[in-house]
Amino acid sequence: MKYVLMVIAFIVLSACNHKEKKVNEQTNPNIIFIYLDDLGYGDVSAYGATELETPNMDFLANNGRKFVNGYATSATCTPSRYALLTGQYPWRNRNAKILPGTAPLLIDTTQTTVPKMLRNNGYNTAVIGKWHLGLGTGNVDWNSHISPGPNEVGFDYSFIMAATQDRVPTVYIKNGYVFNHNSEDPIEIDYKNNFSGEPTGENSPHLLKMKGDPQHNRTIVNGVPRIGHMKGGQSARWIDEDMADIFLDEVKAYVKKEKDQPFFLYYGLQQPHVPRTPHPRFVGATGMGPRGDVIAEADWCIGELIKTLKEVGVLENTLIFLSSDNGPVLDDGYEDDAIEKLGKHTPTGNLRGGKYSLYEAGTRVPFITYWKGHIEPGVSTEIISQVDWLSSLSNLIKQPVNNLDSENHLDLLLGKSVKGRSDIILEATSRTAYRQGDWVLIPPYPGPKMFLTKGIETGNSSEFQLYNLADDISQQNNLAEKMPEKRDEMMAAFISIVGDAYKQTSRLKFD
Ligand code: NG6
Ligand code: CA
Repeated sequence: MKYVLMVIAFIVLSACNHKEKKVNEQTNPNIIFIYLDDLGYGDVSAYGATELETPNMDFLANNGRKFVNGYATSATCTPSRYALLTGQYPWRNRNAKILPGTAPLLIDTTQTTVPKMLRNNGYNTAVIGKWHLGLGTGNVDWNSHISPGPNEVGFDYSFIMAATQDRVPTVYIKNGYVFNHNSEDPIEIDYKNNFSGEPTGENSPHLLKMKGDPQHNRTIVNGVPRIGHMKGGQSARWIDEDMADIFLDEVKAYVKKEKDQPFFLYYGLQQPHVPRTPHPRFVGATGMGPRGDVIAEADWCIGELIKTLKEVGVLENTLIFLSSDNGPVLDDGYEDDAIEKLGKHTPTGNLRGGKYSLYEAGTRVPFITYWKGHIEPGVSTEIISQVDWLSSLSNLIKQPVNNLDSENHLDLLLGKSVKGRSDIILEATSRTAYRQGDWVLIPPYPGPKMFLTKGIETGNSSEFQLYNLADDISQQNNLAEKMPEKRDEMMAAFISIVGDAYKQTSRLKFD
C-alpha cells in the first residue's frame, strides 16, 4: 500500500512539474528572426509569385500569420537592421546609411537592443549571418580582437560576415575574431587604394568568373570582384558558394546546443543580395539564373531550420519571424542574368519601385510570424513594421520597455484580430515618406527620378505625391493636386514626426 501511494505521489508530482514547465514554456518561447537580404514582396509564392516556388517560406506563411502590409523601416540594409535590433527609426541616426566594411559599430553599446533585452531576461542570444552594422570604433585591426561588435550589443554568440557579400573583408568573424585566421598572413583592408600587386577586377579580368560594374571591380576573391581592397587572409577568405551551408551549419549547431533554455537567434541570410552564388546543388533550380536559384537555396535553408527545430523537439515552443531588410533589385552591380532570365516573374509583386525606392516596393516586404499551436493561421492587412518587434517582444516576456518608435503590437503579431499601426514613416537612402491608413505622402525631393542601370524609380519628384493604396496599390494616380487638404493634413502630421530629418534632405524651403 505504502509503495502504491509513493508511486501515485510520484506520478502526481511529475505531472505538476510537467505542467509548470509548460506554463513557463508558454511565457518564454524561443525567438528566431529569419531575415533575408533584398527579398522582394513578390519573391515568395505565398505572396503571389507563380514562377518560383518557396515551399518552406510558404509553410510559415500559410500556417502562421501572413502580413500583407508589413514593412522594413528602410529600402536599404543597414538602416533596416538598425531599426530591427534597436526599435528606433534609422533616420534619427545620421550614420544609419549603407556602411562600408570598415565602418565603426553603429549601435551605441548603451542602447536597448532586442538581444540585450532578451539576454537580461534569461535568454541565450546569437547572431549568425549578415551583420552590416559596423564593427570596432574606426581603424579596425582585423588580426586581433574586433570590438565592439555584436557581442557588445547583446549577443552571447556571433558568427557573421561584417558587411555585405560584395564588400571586403570577405571573411567570417566568430565572436570578434576572424575565422580561420593565420597570423602569418595578416589581413589589411582599404576602401580607397589598392595594395600594390594585388589583382583587381579592373587589372586582372581574366581571373573573374563574374563581371562587376566599376564600383564592384576591386579585389578579386573566389573569382568575384568586390567593393574595396583586401590583402592577406587567404586561409580565412570565404567561398561564396558554401556560405549558405556554413551559416546553416552554425544555425543547426546553435539550436541543438541551446534547445533546453530559451534562446534568441537572429539568422541573417545573405540571399538574394549580390553577388548571387548558389551552391552547385541549386544551380538551375529555378531556370531564372542565379537570383532565382539563391532564393530556392535560401528557402531550403529555412526548411532545414524548421526540420532541426522539429527534430530537437522545440518547434512548438519557438516563435519565428520571417522578413526581408528591403525590397528587390535585379542589377545591383554584377552581370548575372537577373534581368535576362527573369521571364514572367515580378519580384516587386504589383508594387511600384524596388530597393532604394521611396515607393512601396522599397520597404513593403514579406512579413510572417509563425508559432505552432499559438498563432492561428491567417492573413492580416494591418500596418506593421519590423521596428515594432522590440516593444512587442518586451511585452511577450512581460518586461515592457519605453520606446518612442517601437509600438507594442504583440497581439497582432500573435494572430489576433486587433488594429496595427495607424501610421508609419518610410525611409529610402535618407529620404522619408509617410503612410497613414491607406494614404501615402511622398514629399518633393531633388535628384533623379530613376536609377537608370537598375531600372528602379527613386520616388524623387519636384511635386508632392499623394496616393490612396486602397484602390491604387501600384501608386499610379497622384492625388496631391486634386486633394490639397488631404495633402496638407498628411504633410503636417509627417513633419510633426520627422521634423528636421526631413528638412535636411528636402527640396522645399523652410524658414
Ligand atoms: C550599394 C552597392 C550595392 C549594394 C548596396 C548595399 C554600389 C554602386 N552599389 O552601395 O551593390 O552592395 O550598396 O545593399 O556600390 S544592402 O542591401 O546591404 O543595403
Ligand atoms: Ca539588403
